[in-house]
Amino acid sequence: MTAPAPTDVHPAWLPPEAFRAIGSRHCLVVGAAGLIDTVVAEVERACAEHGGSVRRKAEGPPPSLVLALVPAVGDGGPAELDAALADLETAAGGPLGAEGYALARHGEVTVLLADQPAGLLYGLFHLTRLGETAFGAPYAAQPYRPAMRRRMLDHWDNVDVHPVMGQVERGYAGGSIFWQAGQPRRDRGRVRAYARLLAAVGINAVTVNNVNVHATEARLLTERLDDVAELADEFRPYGIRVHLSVTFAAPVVLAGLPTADPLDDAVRAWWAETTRAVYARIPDFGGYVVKADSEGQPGPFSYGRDHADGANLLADALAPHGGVVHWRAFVYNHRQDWRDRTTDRARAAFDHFAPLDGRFRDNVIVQVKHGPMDFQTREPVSPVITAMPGTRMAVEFQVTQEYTGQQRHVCYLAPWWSEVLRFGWGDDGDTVAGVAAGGGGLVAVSNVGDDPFWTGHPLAQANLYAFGRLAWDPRLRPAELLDEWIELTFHPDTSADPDLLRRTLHEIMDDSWRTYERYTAPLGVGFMVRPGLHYGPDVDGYEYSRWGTYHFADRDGVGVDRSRATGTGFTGQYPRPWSRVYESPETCPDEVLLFFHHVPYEHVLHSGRTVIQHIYDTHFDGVTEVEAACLRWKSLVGLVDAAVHARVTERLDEQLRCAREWRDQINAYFHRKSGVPDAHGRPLH
Ligand code: GCV
Repeated sequence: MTAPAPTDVHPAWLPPEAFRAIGSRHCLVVGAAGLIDTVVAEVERACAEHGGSVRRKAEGPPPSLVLALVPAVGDGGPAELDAALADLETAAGGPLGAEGYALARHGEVTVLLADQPAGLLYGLFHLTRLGETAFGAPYAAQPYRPAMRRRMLDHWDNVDVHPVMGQVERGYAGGSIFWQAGQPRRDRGRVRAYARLLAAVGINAVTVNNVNVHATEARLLTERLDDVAELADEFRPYGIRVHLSVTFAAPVVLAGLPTADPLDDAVRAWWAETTRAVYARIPDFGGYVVKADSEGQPGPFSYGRDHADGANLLADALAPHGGVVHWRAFVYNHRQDWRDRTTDRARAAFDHFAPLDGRFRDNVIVQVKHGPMDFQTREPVSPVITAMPGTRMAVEFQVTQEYTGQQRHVCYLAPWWSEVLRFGWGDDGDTVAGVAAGGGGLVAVSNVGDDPFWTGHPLAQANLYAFGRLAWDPRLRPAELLDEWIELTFHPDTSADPDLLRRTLHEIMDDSWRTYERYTAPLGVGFMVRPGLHYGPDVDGYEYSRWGTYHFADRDGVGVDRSRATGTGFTGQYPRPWSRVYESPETCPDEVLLFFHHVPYEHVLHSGRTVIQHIYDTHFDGVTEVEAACLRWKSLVGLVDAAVHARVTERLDEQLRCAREWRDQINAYFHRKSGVPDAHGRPLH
């Protein structure tokens, strides 16, 4: 069943207009049960809006759109349905599977086929992307299946407002849509609308609380399980399973056991019984997410056990019910001494996890951040992703823009994610997308809150959209995804100047991640942000701190020596060719040079510029690009919704202020350190 759309929130990529092509047809839905009710309700809603009709029996006037579950098709359907079924047999190359679907057009009828209800739901949303194109010239059946089995969003939402991190840790879009000041929110329409948006981009799993599990949140597993069950009820009609972040110390903090040792019998029995109770209440519960021995969270190290022992404990409890545990590989020493040059945070996940390959149960998914540090604007791909062929790996992205402008800056991240997903490990190696597809899928931290535009910055909706679509099909091109998102969200054909609208949004967004990179920390060195807040420049903010995020700038040069020859040896965690490519400053790609090497300011990049001149040039260019974006956006007055225009204008003003601050601080800092003037004589302050 679909709930009425909430009126206090932007429709994002599902405005009524997106359903015009479907809703103006005579539709026949064949099949019953489960998600089919959602499909029927969606089609009914579209038809009520746009004048079409829906029926569930073959008898009646000829339909122009048929949505059919293949096993439910009997005799008596329209001839076009039989034709679509016949050509599906040749085109499908095997079953469509639990979530796949096929689209065909025969004569004047468009046919959507699926083996199972979820496929019909995903296919319906595909039709919104196609619009009238789906009803044009005939085409033979084309099958679609997701590349990743699990496509998941993690919410870092707290139930209680955390004194430092607030209601949503690293949230930049207001409060949580699930929780408010210790209680579940009662306005469930927002959650249902969110589920619908997520299903439309193919997301099928959501974690409803922060991986940093505090006292109240720990209780969601037991005495507050009803709160989780109520959220599961909202997500279920859209094919999304709910997962829960749990604390490894749960047996101690919730049940008063003397230990949480993963090899202790009483601890094992407690997890088994607790998990049984979870499934009794939420039969389609997805499983647990765990951040252990990381940034103060408890874990197996306290008991002299390793992370395979810890993860397998929970996996054994979940296995009888078909659940999985997402065990995060984000484990490092956050109490480092900056004087100690041997400890390298980038090495930590590999050092802890790679030796454990082969020891994890089948229902353990090791969830690894895509880079070795922490969602910086630019990092190399984490070597852990390819180091554990005997383990199911999920790759974690960050849709919430913690280090990429906090939804005050335009930063379309799909080009970055696409680069990571296509990254290959050498001639016979897999890609990042291939590892995730063969294992635990893709996970990302959501950027949504109770903001009227969902994401604070209205253009940040595109990141949520693109993440889901890339998890479904990592081959999709970022610019194509932006086309889809623009058509659905802004429906340019209804505006006074469709081409200007499309072109301007592309000009502002296509390269915005690289623009952001240009005016912030240079050449992959990372951080240089205000400690704690992670917004705005503070070049030495983390330089003498315990977090292990250093740049080592001095009067001669900058960067972290992670080579095997003279540095921390991190390059040795990569297989060939990357272990060689990254080892030498001569072969290391410019964009990650300072991640891997400490080089003199006069070092000449592959671009032909020196490092210092690159820093100056990119910082001037980055600001110029933001200035251009501000002007471009002005030209859209009257072409986009006034409230969206006003919000984006306000954000762009802040982006420009902040970009200038970055430019001036970074340029002044490196000028003062190096004494090298700008080749073009621009002011360096
Ligand atoms: C949820 C970074 C963030 C933390 C976050 C952590 C993680 O350190 O700053 O807020 O904690 O990553 O991914 O667990």
